[in-house]
Amino acid sequence: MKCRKCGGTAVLELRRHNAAFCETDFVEFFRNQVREAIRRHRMFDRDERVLVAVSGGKDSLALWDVLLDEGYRASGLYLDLGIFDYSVESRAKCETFAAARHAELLVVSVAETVGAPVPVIKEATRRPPCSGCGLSKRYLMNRAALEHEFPVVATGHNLDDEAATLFGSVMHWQTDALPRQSPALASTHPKLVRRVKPLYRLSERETAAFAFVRKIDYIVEECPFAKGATSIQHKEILNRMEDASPGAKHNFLFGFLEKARPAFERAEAVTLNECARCGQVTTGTVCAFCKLSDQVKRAR
Ligand code: Q46
Ligand code: ZN
Repeated sequence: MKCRKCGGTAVLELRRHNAAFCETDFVEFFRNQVREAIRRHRMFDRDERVLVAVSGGKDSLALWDVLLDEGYRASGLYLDLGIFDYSVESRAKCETFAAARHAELLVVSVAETVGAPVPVIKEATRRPPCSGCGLSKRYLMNRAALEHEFPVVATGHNLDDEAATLFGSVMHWQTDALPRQSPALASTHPKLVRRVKPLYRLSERETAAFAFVRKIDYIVEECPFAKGATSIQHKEILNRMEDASPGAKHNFLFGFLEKARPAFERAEAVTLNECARCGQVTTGTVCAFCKLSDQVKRAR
């Protein structure tokens, strides 16, 4: 197998691109895909500070690595979910990475802001752990960005993540979720920062290979609550389709973004208010995060 760029020995074959690359040219291919994502969706400019939500996993650390090497002023945000050893180890990976790259890392604790860590929130609400966790993450990312004056938050969602989310939404025809599925979400309120996903053009296998080649030390274990999640089942289904027909995931996601998504965008925009309690954005009077922390406090 020969590298498409230099003709040297290839280390990785990318069937959906009908190409193979040596280590050096793969890294360049990877960075080019990130550059293309940023350019195409006008994610951020050179002079803007970017807050990268890092979990300690391969995707978010790979993203931070690329943005730093590209010369962006990218700081990390680690949300400490308080999920046993998983959180302890993943936080350590982020701290080590930040120290090695002399990059700023902000840490926000869910236990301190909500009143309890994710496993206790799960008990208090009697709902699946990912429900309180996901809500808290979205809220805290936005709040941290506003407090520290970042206009944009970047997350490490890759092609597999995005295709699996789309698959889940389509399976249940969640038409409300479809317009929000985008590599770049604009700010629709002064208190809502932009959210972007610069890795949406790269597969999970590609980010794993990039992290390996770049010697990024990341946490390999998944969150213990991820087991049995429907998103993982959806990824497995899509992987089987990809094996049978390389490019299937790419076509599914990109076809949606180009051809179908505009049809689901609602004509009338949702009205956003400021939460009466915390001042963050909500569609009601009190935001879901404030309601969640009330519920947690009552239960304790
Ligand atoms: S939502 Fe659920 Fe994740 Fe939170 S509880 Fe773990 S698996 S970390 S991406
Ligand atoms: Zn609130």
